[in-house]
Parts: sequence; structure tokens; C-alpha cells
Amino acid sequence: MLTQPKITLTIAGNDASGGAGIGADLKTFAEFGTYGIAALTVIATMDPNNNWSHGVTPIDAQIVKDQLVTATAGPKIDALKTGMLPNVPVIEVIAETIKEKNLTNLVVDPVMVCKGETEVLNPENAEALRDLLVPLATITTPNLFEAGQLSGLGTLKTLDDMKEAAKLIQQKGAKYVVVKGGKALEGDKAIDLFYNGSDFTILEVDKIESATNHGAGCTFAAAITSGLAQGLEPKEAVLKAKDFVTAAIKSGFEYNQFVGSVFHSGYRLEQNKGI
Ligand code: PXL
Repeated sequence: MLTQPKITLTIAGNDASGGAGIGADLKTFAEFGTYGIAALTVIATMDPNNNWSHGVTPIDAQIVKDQLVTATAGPKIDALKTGMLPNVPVIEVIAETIKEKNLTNLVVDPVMVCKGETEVLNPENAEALRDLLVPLATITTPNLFEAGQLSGLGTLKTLDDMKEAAKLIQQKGAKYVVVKGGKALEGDKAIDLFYNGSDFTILEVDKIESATNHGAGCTFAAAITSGLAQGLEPKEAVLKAKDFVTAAIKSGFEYNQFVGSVFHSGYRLEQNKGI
């Protein structure tokens, strides 16, 4: 008989196109061989008749809390992540539960906008993420925009800006910070930065000429979560997750005229790497 699997929880939204949100997380958890469970926080919808513009329907904070009661009534949760969170009351119940149940190995993906959108969630969310969830995080994974918001530095343009933001975010209480520069910085490399509170590690890959990256952020954070659940050190978990998501982007596909999605099984199937 197999031993009991590691348990990984995602607290995030649903994206009915399957690229991002809990769909991305649960598929990634399965690829890593962890037992994924999910508590839903929002339903995100995209309108093909209106240029794929996004709608966000929040799940009531009490229902989120009830789901967390269910999710924490089983075996110990080995690691968990948060994704799109619609409002302050939902962020509050999540932070309370994490403290009450002593949940550890928390990855906070501080989702503030979706690709192609300028604004999805309201601004006070950024403050609640920074003050209530980032301090509980083992690792937080902001992109450039989110790192600018969480650090208070605003627009980040250079690697030095990313380093400064990582330091400020680490001071808010996250043990480790990954600032995802991705394709946003000038030059031919996609650059992410890992910070452990004293040293920086630059994660650099050639920019991939592909738009099949919808869901990349969720998939990356879910892969880190799985690695932590399996006992990897934070840096190892991040490096493995970077390989995993790079493969998922490379084997992504055009979902429709508006969006190209990562393929969460790309690392195993198309890159033939196994897990
Ligand atoms: O990629 C950010 C994101 C996270 N979570 C959900 C989403 C999106 C973007 O579309 O729909 C549910």
C-alpha cells in the first residue's frame, strides 16, 4: 500500500477556463503527487462577447470559513497556498484560520490583477494582504505590480527596484520572497528574484516567445506549495517550481482568440521529465 499522501490546500478562485485559480492548483498538486483540496473564494468569469473582460463574484466570508472548517477537519495539512481573494472579510477569515489551526508552509500568491486587465480587485485588498497574510507566509510570490504595491514603492523597473521591494516585503514578515519580474523587465531574459532575508538568488531563463502563459502565476505558487509539502527547502521548492512552470508555459496552447493557457501536465508529458 502507498503511504498516505501529503495534503495540500488551495484557498483561491475558480477560473472556468481552467488555466488559473483552483483548476491550476489542483492539477499542479496532482502532478506532484500530493492530495489537493480546495476552498473557493471567488468565481471569476471572462466574457467572450466583451473582449474577455473579467467579472469577479465573491464567495461570502462565512462560506469561506465553513469550507476551511471542512478542509482542516481531515489529516494535517502539509502546505497551503492562497490565490485570488475578493475582499477584506475573506482575507480576515483566512488569516484567523491559519493562526487558530497553526497551519504552516503557507505560500501567499498576492493576486491583485489578472493578465490583460488593469484592475480586478479593490485597493484595500492590497493592504489586507500585506498586513494580515504576508506576515504569516513562508513564501510570497508577488509579480512586479504586486511587489510595487506590497512594498509601497509603486512602479518597479529594474532589478535593483526588485531587490529593494523584496527587502521591504520580507520586513513585513514573509520568511522568503520571490519577486516575479518575468518578461516585464527590458532585455532578453525573464528574471525572477528569490530573497531569503540575507541573500538574493536570480532565477533567469530566456524569454519564451509564447503567449501561452495564462495561469503561470497560480501554477508556480502551487508547485512551490507541493514542494514545501514534500519537505523541500524553500529555495529548492522555488527552483523546482520554476522548471515546472517553464515547461507548462512551453507546452501551453491557445485556448481561444483572447487567451493562451499553460498546460499543467507539460513538465511530465511533453518535457518527458517525470516528477
Ligand atoms: O492569474 C490570476 C488569477 C487567479 N485566480 C483566478 C483567475 C486569475 C486570472 O484570470 O481567474 C481565479
